[in-house]
Amino acid sequence: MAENNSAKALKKELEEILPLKLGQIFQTYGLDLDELLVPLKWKPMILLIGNYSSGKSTFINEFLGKEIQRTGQAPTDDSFTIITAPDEGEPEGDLTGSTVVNDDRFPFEALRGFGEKLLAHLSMKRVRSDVLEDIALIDTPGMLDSVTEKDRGYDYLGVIGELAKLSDLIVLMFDPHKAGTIKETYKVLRVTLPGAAGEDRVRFVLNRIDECESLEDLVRAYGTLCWNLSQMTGRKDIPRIYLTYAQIEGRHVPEEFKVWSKERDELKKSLLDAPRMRLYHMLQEVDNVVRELALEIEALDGFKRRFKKRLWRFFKSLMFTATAAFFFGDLVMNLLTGYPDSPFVIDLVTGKFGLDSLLWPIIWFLLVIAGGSCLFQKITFPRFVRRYALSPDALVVLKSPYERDLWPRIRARVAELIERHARRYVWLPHSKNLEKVRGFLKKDLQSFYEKVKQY
Ligand SMILES: Nc1nc2c(ncn2[C@@H]2O[C@H](COP(=O)(O)OP(=O)(O)OP(=O)(O)O)[C@@H](O)[C@H]2O)c(=O)[nH]1
Ligand SMILES: [Mg+2]
Repeated sequence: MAENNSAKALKKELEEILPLKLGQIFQTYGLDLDELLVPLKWKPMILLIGNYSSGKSTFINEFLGKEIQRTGQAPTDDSFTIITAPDEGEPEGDLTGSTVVNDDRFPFEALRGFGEKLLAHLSMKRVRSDVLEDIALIDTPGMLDSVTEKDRGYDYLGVIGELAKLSDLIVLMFDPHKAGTIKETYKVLRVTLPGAAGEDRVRFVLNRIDECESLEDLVRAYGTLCWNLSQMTGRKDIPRIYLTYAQIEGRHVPEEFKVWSKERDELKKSLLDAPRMRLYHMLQEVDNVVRELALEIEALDGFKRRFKKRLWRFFKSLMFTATAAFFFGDLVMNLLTGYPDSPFVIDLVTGKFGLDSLLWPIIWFLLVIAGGSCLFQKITFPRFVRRYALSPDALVVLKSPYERDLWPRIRARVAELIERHARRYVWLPHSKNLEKVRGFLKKDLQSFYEKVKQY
């Protein structure tokens, strides 16, 4: 597939350019570049969610042209099934939930935390199919109502959220009878997916429209759905809703509904776009992390600037004190102890000034410098560090709502870096690094976005 090849080439290019342009900087600021791309290293994924019996499994079977998933009226699936082709040289067949979450070829490690009960309801079906070479589909247990959700024995919505984070496309399937159950699912998606961009990943589908009694019935169902959606998304525009139905043997579809038969094909076609969506997904992920990095550098730069100011203030008073000690140190000593016989200023005034008059002033000067440095190292600097480690908010000016969203996520990391490595971070060339990072966002990343848009 030429299209997928160029998706792969672009992905490779991104994987090459990141370490080249930002590898060093990531390392400097304690971030792991590899970690950033790990969840995206596997195949593009399509997640299907929706209420029970909305036709998810039927749609998957139809999309793949094979009877892979069990279908039926009333809740049929109570498991999460990842469907994909086996790797080269591997046989078809099923993998259990615990194998799936423990195999580091797959990005499902985060599901381990949901407990044994989930693992018993998770599996991977490996089926040979051209389509599945490049993508994986995830069939999910249908949403029941929110009360029954709690009886599953694991955090169903939490799992959906985790899978949504990994997925490049999400099919949200309703049917005309039970559109209400979708509300909670959608809430999970909103918090999981990054900003408005995340919504591009969702395909809204009203399925089983052939079961509407009449066109009026359908219009009513569609209207209700639009209303519900606008309530949920908080957007003024209505996202595209695919109106679809499955061709079920022996079931008569009224003539007036047949105009919608092409919508099902369009939906299937849009799923083949998953590899390209994967690239968007990658870019968004990179975009987010690099912007976080930029804000982190900005905060550390703020720390450095404040440190320089503090140091300069300390230096000025130290110099003042050392100079005073130079001129008057031995005079005070003389007044207190009678020694040395002839203090430096007296020598100056009386004209008895000789090289040996400089001995005590120099000693005093150096003593104050040494004492001052000690004071700075042991008290002033640790106090300064503690202050900003406790309240790093003072270090950044959050210019946009986006930055205000980002900051709470990195605040703790900035505090930790300051607390643990302050001595290092006060000397690093942050503004130069920041310039590089911003240049990457503006030039390199933008050109990637353009390329993905074009192909
Ligand atoms: N009339 C009609 N029936 C459909 C359509 N799609 C699926 N069905 C039927 O609806 C029933 C449920 O379909 P499934 O594909 O099992 O639904 P599901 O969403 O996977 O359900 P769960 O796995 O229980 O969540 C099956 O009997 C299908 O034959 C459709 O578009 N029109
Ligand atoms: Mg099913």
